[in-house]
Amino acid sequence: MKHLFQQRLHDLQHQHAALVARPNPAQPLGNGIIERYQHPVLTAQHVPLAWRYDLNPSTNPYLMERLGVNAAFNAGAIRLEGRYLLVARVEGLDRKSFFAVAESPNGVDNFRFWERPITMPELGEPDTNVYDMRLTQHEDGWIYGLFCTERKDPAARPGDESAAVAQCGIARTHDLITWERLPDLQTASAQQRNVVLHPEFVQGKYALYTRPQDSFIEAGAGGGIGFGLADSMEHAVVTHEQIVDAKHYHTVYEAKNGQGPAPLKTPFGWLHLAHGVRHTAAGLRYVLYLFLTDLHNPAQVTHKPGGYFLAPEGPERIGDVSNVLFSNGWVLDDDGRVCIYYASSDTRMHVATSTVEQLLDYVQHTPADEFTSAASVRSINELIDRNQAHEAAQQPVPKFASNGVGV
Ligand code: M1P
Repeated sequence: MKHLFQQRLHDLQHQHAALVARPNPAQPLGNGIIERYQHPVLTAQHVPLAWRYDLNPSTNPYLMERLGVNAAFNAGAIRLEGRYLLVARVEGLDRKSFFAVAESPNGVDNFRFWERPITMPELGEPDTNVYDMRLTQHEDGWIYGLFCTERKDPAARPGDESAAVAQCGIARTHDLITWERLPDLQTASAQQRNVVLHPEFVQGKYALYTRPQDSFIEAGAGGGIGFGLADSMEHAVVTHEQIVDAKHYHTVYEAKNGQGPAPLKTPFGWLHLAHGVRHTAAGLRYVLYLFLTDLHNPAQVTHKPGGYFLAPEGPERIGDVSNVLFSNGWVLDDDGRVCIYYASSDTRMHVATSTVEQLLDYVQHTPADEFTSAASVRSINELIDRNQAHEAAQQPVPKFASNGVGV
């Protein structure tokens, strides 16, 4: 028995070490906007064995998994002292999510979880579930983590064990190890999810992207990516939410949308990554899109390409909640590389890379959605016209002799 335990432990350790150290090559010939990679960067199997198994043969002779992990997804991201850090949503078999940091030296592979998950302080009214942290390195000197805190709806009908209330939890840190929990965000909306802190003060105040919603799942009459100002993060109150990017009929964000990570500052404006949700016969479909807002007024959209720039492909389409891409983390390197961390189907994390230059080119030069089929065909015809004119301009000009005969 002891021999079997040791053999099994050896095999598990070997398998885990190989997974974590696996190189992650870029896939050939992307779309010119981003590069995808061969493997997910973080999965439930990346979670350390010591979090899941009792490694003592006398208390766990079969070397059973005692506290299994269901998924590792929807990670916030930050680069600190040259290290790429993901704050992942790790979900146990018991459906409770918690936060845990995984670190990579290069941003695309070798992500290893730190020794322990994050111990997030609780407030008076404990969270039932916490998830989807957005990290913002604010100019006030703190790193803020804004996340969804979910509790049972006190107004739920007797017998309804699903009705929940989502609000924005707030915590801050300098090292991602020790966190100071601050009171939840207060807004006039019934519920909030996908709330993100802007990295700079706006009009001398903290600026927040919100997602007002009427109920737990449906954005309802609320919805859209909102924007509001708060005097303080220690008691954050947004009294007025202005909609920056609304839901729109027959688009990839017709049902709801939400700000992804904090926007990136570029010379041409703030670059935003968001998710859009549409209805299909097979359920909701989540895709990712980009837009740009004014450098001096981040609530003013200046450019927004039509449609999505990243949607579930191949195995990404399948998981606990299929047909979902969701992103709440990206990292901008000093040389302009952007690592976009996205989760597929509420199950695992991936990376796509690009550059600020490419993303700006995409956002500034891709036609906007004009909301009808006829307008889409017009855009395609305009592109074909330009391509034909370009091709004609490339043809060698025929030379003629003085008698007018081609030579
Ligand atoms: O299941 C897909 C996503 O659903 C929610 O996002 P939203 O509020 O925009 O619908 C979140 O629960 C998110 O975690 C999840 O990935």
